[in-house]
Amino acid sequence: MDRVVALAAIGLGSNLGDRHAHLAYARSRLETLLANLRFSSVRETDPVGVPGPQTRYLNAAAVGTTDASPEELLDALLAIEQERGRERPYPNAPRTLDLDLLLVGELVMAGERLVLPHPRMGCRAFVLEPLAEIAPRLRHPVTGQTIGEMLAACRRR
Ligand code: PH2
Ligand code: MG
Ligand code: MG
Repeated sequence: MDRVVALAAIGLGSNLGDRHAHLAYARSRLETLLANLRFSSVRETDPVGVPGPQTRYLNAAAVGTTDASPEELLDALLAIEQERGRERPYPNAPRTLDLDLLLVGELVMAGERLVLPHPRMGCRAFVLEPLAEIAPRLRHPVTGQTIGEMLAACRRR
């Protein structure tokens, strides 16, 4: 199949161990995975929807272009998480590094391993704020809203 180049958006999070080092490592790995990488500032955020008290998160976002398939991208992101010793003892457990594939171009899909756009990016400030910093005009392919519009709507709620 022909390969098409698409803009991929990734949400990054860490709240276990050396959080800054985990994000810096992810940034350097994403530089080799994606072309034209843009990386947001890193912000500290309160945990959202986690079971019980947890350390605050560091969150960031990245966008870059690639001709890799979404499945290849997912595998690459999971491999980078593994390189930082990511464990999954229970849902939303503290993590060294979480790399969520948010958008791959205009692609809309619901597979067993991967759903695009990411189903929980709609009104999560820790995702939308860093993403709006680097790609405010990027559009959600289902709603047609830009990331900037999504963030503004999320703030009004
Ligand atoms: N990730 C979650 C659940 N809750 N809260 C913040 N602040 N940042 C996250 O990255 C985060 C979260 C599930 O992946
Ligand atoms: Mg996540
Ligand atoms: Mg994840």
